Amino acid sequence: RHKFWESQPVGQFKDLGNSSLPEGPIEAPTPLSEVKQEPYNLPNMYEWVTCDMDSDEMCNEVYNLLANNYVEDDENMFRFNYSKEFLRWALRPPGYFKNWHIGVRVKSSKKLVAFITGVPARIRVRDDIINMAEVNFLCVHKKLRSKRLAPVMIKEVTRRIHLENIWQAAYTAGIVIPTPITSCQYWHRSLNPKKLIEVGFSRLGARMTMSRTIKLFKLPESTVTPGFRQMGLHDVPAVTRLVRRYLRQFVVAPDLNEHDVEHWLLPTEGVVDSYVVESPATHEITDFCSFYTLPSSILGNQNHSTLKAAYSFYNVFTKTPLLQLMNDALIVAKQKDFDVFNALDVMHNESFLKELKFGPGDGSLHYYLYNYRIRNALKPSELGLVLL
Ligand code: YNC
Ligand code: MG
Repeated sequence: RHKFWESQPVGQFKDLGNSSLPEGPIEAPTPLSEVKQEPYNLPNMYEWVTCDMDSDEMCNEVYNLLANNYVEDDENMFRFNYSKEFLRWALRPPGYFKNWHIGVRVKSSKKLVAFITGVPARIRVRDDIINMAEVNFLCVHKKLRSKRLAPVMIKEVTRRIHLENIWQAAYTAGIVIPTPITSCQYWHRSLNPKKLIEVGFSRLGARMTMSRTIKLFKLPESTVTPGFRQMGLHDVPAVTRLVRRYLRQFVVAPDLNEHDVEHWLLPTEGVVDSYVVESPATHEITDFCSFYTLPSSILGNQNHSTLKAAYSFYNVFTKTPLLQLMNDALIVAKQKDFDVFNALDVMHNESFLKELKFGPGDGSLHYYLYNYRIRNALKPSELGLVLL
């Protein structure tokens, strides 16, 4: 039933619940000299291209492919619309490899029709820190679907990752394939309920009027936590210590150093927003919250073309109650004119979702590891990893 995935070193459905299989790598690394040196074959009309995201032209081509062909909701009402700046940020973290940004073009017209990417990441699984790739942005043009191009894309990115002596990967997908390490749910907190209802993202609740709904989701004009402010470059060492300590409690989490924190968590206009709580008394950084910007195109609405969504990223609380910290995150997201604030039920998020008036979304987000077996599925709350 999964011709491709059954051939890959991933947890297999038939092994679910087989506690005699050990946790850890499924296959040992092969000597680099034995890794295939040439790219996989594509159907004859197509050619591989390495996508140089420094080039505005290339960045535009990737942006357009994804804006027209990437992930949609089940009802095809919305499609992710990652911005160019976001793609540059997502694809160029410390130590990234340009040749892990892989495109497929039509030879004759040079049109970009498929894409897949990897970026390097150190990910801890229980007590082991593993050099992995995070694989994302797999996309095949709508007109080329169901032709088994995706397995070739995946094998090619795997080959290029192996050439860097990396043998594990982490990825997420909306579909179930062999075998999720955990399955999470998105929750949505309305910031602009009128627009969300107009575009069909949410519906007026039973016995609710528009004005009661607007009142229900109303937020204070300004944040309430003393010392809550935007993160700056000088906060990188303190935020790194705080985030590293915090992420230790989860079974799977990234191992972030100061360079990673500077890249992933320092605010970047229109891409990622981060806030710290600096104790007014001691000037210590005690808490942290962050969210990234990922708009969706609204397909076929006369009045609105984009939904401005914030996605909860990494949040750390030591002194401020998480509920209050996230309420402040909602307040700044509202100030920045986001329509909705989304969060997965990972880490401690369950503890604030209902109380802060998030509602459950439909569909799940499944997390996967390549060439690494986890004996039993994790609870979402045991996961400390957010992929873009
Ligand atoms: C998917 N999302 O099961 P079987 S998420 C993984 N992730 O294989 P075809 C996927 N595998 O079941 P199509 C997948 N979607 O027969 C499909 N598959 O074993 C598998 N959508 O290939 C599928 N982006 O080419 C099946 O399918 C085989 O033409 C079928 O192309 C699929 O980025 C796709 O949702 C997703 O653009 C490209 O539908 C296309 O349908 C599309 O006939 C809209 O493929 C956009 C979309 C996916 C977003 C993402 C994470 C991708 C992870 C890939 C796996 C990485 C593994 C680790 C590699 C490195 C290892 C090291 C070291
Ligand atoms: Mg295909």
